[in-house]
Amino acid sequence: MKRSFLFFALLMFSGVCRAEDGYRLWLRYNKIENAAMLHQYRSNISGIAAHEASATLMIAKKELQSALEHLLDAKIADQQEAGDKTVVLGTPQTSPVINRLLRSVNFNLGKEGYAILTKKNDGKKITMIAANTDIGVLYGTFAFLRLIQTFQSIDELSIVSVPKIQHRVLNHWDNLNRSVERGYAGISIWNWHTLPGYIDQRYIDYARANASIGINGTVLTNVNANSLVLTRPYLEKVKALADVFRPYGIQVYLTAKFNAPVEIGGLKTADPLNAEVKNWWAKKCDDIYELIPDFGGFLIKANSEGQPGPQGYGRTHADGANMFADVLAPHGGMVMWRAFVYDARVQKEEEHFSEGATGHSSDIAAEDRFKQAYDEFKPLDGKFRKNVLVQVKNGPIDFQPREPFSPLLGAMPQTNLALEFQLTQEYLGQGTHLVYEAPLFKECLNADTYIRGEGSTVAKVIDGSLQRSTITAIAGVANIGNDINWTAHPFGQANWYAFGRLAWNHDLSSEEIAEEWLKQTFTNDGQFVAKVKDIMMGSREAAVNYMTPLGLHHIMGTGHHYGPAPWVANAGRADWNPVYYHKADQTGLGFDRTATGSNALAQYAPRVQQQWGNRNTCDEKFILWFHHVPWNFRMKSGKTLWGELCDKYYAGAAAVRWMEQQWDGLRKYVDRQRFEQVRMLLKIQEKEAVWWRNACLLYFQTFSKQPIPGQNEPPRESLDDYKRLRFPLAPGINNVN
Ligand code: BDP
Repeated sequence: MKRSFLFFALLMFSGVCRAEDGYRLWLRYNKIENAAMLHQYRSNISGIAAHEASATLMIAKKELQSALEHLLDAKIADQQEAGDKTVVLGTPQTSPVINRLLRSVNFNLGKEGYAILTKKNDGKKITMIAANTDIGVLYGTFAFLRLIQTFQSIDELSIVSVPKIQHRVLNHWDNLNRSVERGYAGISIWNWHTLPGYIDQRYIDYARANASIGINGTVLTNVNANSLVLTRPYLEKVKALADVFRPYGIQVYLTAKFNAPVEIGGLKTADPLNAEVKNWWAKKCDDIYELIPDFGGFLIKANSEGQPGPQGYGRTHADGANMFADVLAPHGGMVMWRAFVYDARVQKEEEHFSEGATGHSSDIAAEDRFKQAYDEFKPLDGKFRKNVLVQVKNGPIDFQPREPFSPLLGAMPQTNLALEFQLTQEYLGQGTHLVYEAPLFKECLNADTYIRGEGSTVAKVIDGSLQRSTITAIAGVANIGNDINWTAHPFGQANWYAFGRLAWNHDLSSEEIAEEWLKQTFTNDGQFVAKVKDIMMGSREAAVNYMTPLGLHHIMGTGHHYGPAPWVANAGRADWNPVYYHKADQTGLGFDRTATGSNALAQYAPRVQQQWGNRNTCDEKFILWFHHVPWNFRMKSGKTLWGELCDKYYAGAAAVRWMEQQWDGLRKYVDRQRFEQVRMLLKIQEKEAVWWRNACLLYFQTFSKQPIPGQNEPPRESLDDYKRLRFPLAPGINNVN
């Protein structure tokens, strides 16, 4: 009796005092335990002066005050006047002090930028968080809190920050029934059933979290769209969300189903050049803007994977996009038209999403899927309206662990291009693998397209500094669900965070972002931060190695994309099959995309072609993307392709073991709940890494006919064992919307 009571008490104690469920994300504001830092902060801050002239300024003030009270464990006074140690928040319109002092900033803060400056005001030291707009003040407030949460000095501040990209948008692939396509963190956070009457606290916390990293737009619904969301009852629900998000600077967008005029409008056609169709959409926009005056616009997936589009009516993507652009323009809205298209001839979603479909793959995809988006969009360069963005995935195929940058990113100088990343880890271990994606984002952002000579990075294409874009945007497919910690894996939060930070400033390094995130999310302890940063920084390369090293791609299980299935050859169309992508045979491995093969390489600038066109000089991390390489080809290491492939797979799985060991040594730095979560997830990741490694090597071995080098632990299961695995209920594939 006594013992069980003790045990219970112990549990309670550890639960109450040590557990953290991750809900607070990187906005924890725990009391600062470091005496020196606490002293510094307290000696710089005693009160706040802010004129709460708008909802946004009220939010900024409240956030700052309550955060500081927690962090500094002190009462932070409300001050009318800027006295000594006051933090002054505001714009030139709301604060005379700021009005006077902001003039010294020789920098255009624009609509969203902010300045955080230490100043003397009437002989008193103040910290000023200033901007031209209220939302700029809110961004500055979060930046100031980030400094404190990461133990930066605030003694002499002189910070000016302006976002490089205008629209920093999350794309939710959330269905109206709350399932989430490729979602691994529970169901959708949008509770359509209880909206608009019930405002879940989650909506507010979601907005806060996004504002804290500068995300200023959200597409609420799946790109595989449901027209219902455009009907009045749903628009009222959307309005309720938009009202919550507005003071946080977040605009709401919806996905528009191309044939909505037929589905919900009673028209016979959705032809974008038909006057009635255009009127229908114009009226729809009027209705939307009446409810939501700052509605952002539409994200549209058309003529792709079963989605209807203009080609169904003999029109082009430009015809389709421009029709929407014209009806949105009077309201100031914009269109994000997706370039994720590939041959639209066979389109049965049941086949796409069913596992291990029977029958043989048809030869439908006569042309390399790699080339199709470029082939369809490049001829349309210059034909899109000013308020259209063509939204391009980072790579030519589909969010693989590693892809070369999409050739479209260097091929449409007269079109606004938006870049789309995937935060949800569809191809990166889904909800269970620790994969920090910032290095993947950076690899793409830093890639040189050579569109205007050397240094024409993707980042510069997207931020408009290279081509005169009328609008700039970047999108991240959200990894957020209703799990208590939002992202299922505690480290999934880092990908959301990194996306926001890079969208604001793509010059930040992955390391800097990891460090910031770790300090705010866990602890400032240097030992912990250094060790976990190493884990994070190596994690993406580890995943590439145990899944798809050397440029392999799309060899995961059909439909659900969970786990390896390089043997699949019977999916509904040729380019849904792993065998289509790896092309393993007796001679070698990889997809010849040079002139002797599909010649997809020709879609890149000559300098890029040079870089990847020759298998002897091609960067080996991309080699199997572009070359069919003989099994005994000598790699730079001196090993054969087969030997190198084995090494990479083994190195990937070994890296996960190393990650586990590192994490195990960090128990004392982390609350029990999150420590255990990560520990258990790393165990799953290790098992899955070994599964990937073994299944892929055993399969490729049937072609290479060579042994796995002896120093490696041999696979315990047989290839058939792996082939027999089925996952009919794997998450993320519910496409009923
Ligand atoms: C793929 C996903 C699919 C999405 C599609 C898209 O497998 O579920 O609908 O991309 O981006 O990655 O439209």
